[in-house]
This record gives sequence, C-alpha cells and structure tokens, in this order.
Amino acid sequence: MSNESSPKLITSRRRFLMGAAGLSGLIVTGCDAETASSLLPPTRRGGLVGLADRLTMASQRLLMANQPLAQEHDPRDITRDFPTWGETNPEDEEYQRLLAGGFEEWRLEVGGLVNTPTTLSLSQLKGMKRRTQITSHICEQGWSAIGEWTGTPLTEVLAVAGGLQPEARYVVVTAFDGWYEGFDRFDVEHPQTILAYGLNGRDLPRGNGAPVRLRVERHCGYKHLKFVKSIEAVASMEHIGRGTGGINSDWGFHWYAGA
Ligand SMILES: Nc1nc2c(c(=O)[nH]1)N[C@H]1C(S)=C(S)[C@@H](COP(=O)(O)O)O[C@H]1N2
Ligand SMILES: [Mo]
Repeated sequence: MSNESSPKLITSRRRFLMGAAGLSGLIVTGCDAETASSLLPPTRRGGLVGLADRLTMASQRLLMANQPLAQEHDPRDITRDFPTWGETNPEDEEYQRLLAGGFEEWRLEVGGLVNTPTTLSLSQLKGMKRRTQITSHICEQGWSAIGEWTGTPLTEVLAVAGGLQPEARYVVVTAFDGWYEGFDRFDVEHPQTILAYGLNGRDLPRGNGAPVRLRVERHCGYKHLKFVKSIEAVASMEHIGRGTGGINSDWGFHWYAGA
C-alpha cells in the first residue's frame, strides 16, 4: 500500500463507520417522524426478523436516496410468454361485470388524503402522460421474467387528484380480489412506479391483472398489485387490514420487499 493512499483509506473507512453507527443509532433509538417514514416500515416487528427488516430497509433507502432507476432491459431480452401467477381471474361480481363490458365502466377511485378526490376511466388514464419500461419481475416464489410495461406514473394520477395532503404518508392500492398494499411516499414518488395498462405492446391480459396493475420496480413480485380498483392516501396503515401495511405483511411476508 503506498503512503499517499492510506490516509484516504482511513478517512473513507472512518466515514463509513460513522455512517454505520449513525444508521444503527437511528434504528435502535428511533428517529423523527419524517425520517422514520422513509427509513422504517409502518409497523415494527420484534426480534431478529424485525431488526433485520429495519436494517435492510434503512440501508437500502439510504443507498437509494437519489431514487435511482431499476435496471431497464433491451427489447430483445423480453420474456416471450410472461407468466401469470397467483390470482388470474377474480371471482368478484363487480370485476366480472366490468370484464364482460371490456372495462368501459371501470373507474379508478382516487381518494383519501388527496386535495381533490376523483375517478378516472381507462381511456382517461391512457390519455395521460405515459411511461414504458422493460424490467425484471422477480417473484419471491422462485421465478423471474422480463416484460415491457406501459402505464401512467402514479405521481401523475395523484396530481390529477390535486396532490397529496401534507399528512398523507402512505398510498394504499386495493385490488378486486381483496389484496391491498400500502406504499410510502418514497416509492410513490419513484419515476418507475406506474399504473400499467399495457404489457409488451398490448392491453394488459386478464391473467396479468387487467385492466390495470401496479408496477413498483425495486420490489419483489407480491407488491405489484394486479386488478387495481382504488387508490387511497392515508396518514397511517394502522387501521387497515391487520395494520402491518399490506396483505402480504399481514400474512407474515416482509413489508419492505426490496429486490
Ligand atoms: N391482486 C393480486 N395481485 C397480485 C397477485 C395476486 O394474487 N392478486 N399475485 C402477486 C404475485 S405473488 C406475483 S409474483 C405477481 C405475478 O404477476 P403476473 O401474474 O403478471 O405474473 O403479481 C402479484 N400481484
Ligand atoms: Mo410472487
């Protein structure tokens, strides 16, 4: 090791250690509400699992503070037949009626702590600013596939509803099969968080969540809600479902499912 490089090494190591100490202090002792909302899950699980949860989320969030994009792939990498997984045809009567009508009567409800609650039809959604992204979908149950998703950024949808009120900390997405997931502002504001109505250049097939599904890149499969029904901004996840922040964490999976 040369003489010139060692002071630098020490400085960066010291900085790293200071950062790590600060981070663990934050996790162990808690922190102010605003920082907590972007570094910690809605509920704190106990024991080692809970600690691991918090460490993973806080360290990933600090590393991603400038909201880097998830990798986008080349069109030639697209998986030919994108699999369908989990629910593929919700029994829900309203869903079946909307499906039979080609989703002409589907309306996305955007409510809760937004300034102007509103509803949007599929054609209104398709008329808004759109984003297309070719990304990897990684299912926690052991498979992955690459698809080209087209949809409306969630931020655009919230803007049409007059934006989030200051107390809003989570945006809850619900689905026709009873699934729901809450996302904090950090994920809501990410440019690749979209309400997708297209897969590989076509309308989203029913099995993949027609008419609209969420894409929340950087998270594993179960957070990408299919069959979207409504969007609601809330201050807390406490009174929704079992209060853990989403149906998957209610079942014991991680709320923060960074992939
Ligand atoms: N509403 C709803 N969303 C869902 C599911 C589901 O069963 N219902 N399954 C999840 C899981 S585990 C995965 S891996 C992906 C699968 O998406 P795909 O069917 O398009 O492959 O959707 C996710 N979103
Ligand atoms: Mo999954």
